[in-house]
Amino acid sequence: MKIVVTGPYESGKSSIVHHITDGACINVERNGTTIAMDHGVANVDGMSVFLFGTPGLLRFRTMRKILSSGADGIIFVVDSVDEESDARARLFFREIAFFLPGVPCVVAANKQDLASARPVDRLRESMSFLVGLPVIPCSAKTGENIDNVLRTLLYLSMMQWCSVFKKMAEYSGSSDGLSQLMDDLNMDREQVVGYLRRFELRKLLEVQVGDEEFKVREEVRPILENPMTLMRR
Ligand SMILES: Nc1nc2c(ncn2[C@@H]2O[C@H](COP(=O)(O)OP(=O)(O)OP(=O)(O)O)[C@@H](O)[C@H]2O)c(=O)[nH]1
Ligand SMILES: [Mg+2]
Repeated sequence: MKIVVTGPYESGKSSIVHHITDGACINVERNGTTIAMDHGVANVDGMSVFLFGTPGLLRFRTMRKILSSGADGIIFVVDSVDEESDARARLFFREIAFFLPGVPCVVAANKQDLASARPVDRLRESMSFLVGLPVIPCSAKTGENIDNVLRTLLYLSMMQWCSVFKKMAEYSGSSDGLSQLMDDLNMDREQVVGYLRRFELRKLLEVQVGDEEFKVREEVRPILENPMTLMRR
């Protein structure tokens, strides 16, 4: 799955990508400020998760647009300490809602290790635009709850696709898998091939070029069949 990590300047986006990927990530930065992106891949229960952290300076909007393209989920990072960051968070939130309408989003209320961190209800009061979204208190510094943020988001993202995933798991390895998907999902060939390519890119399955067959990766089969397994830990 492709996850974009966005939010205002200095809220901790790069630190979160760094923590999730165990440091195996790149950060294109200058003097500690991301100027292009963070990128890394994490493995969650055998599933590859491609993370893209965005720059937090307003002027890098084009970069955020490029990085957001095709994302399956959003980690929206806010600074639990700095009240002045809230107004910037509002601008970013409008931007991401424009780039990725309807895409699942979980809010990471970061820097909770600091004594001056505001609790979630105070953050909700100050940032009313967060209404209806899960807000999870966490710390990229200590790692507290970061796994929870990621798993909650993956669960929400995968639930959006669950009827498609169930069918993919069912017809995996079948010699006419593609036609069976077309029938069951009531879609034309182009649409189904589009889905297969999308999830092949995300390393959930493999498709043979020009073939009627696809295979889901065995290690991700339990998640495709039941995304709830992501939350049982
Ligand atoms: N105490 C504490 N500090 C944090 C935490 N997360 C990030 N920081 C600090 O906050 C500052 C900004 O962190 P970054 O991860 O670079 O934030 P960013 O959102 O990527 O910043 P930009 O890319 O410049 O927008 C750094 O000094 C981090 O060490 C946290 O959970 N707790
Ligand atoms: Mg950064």
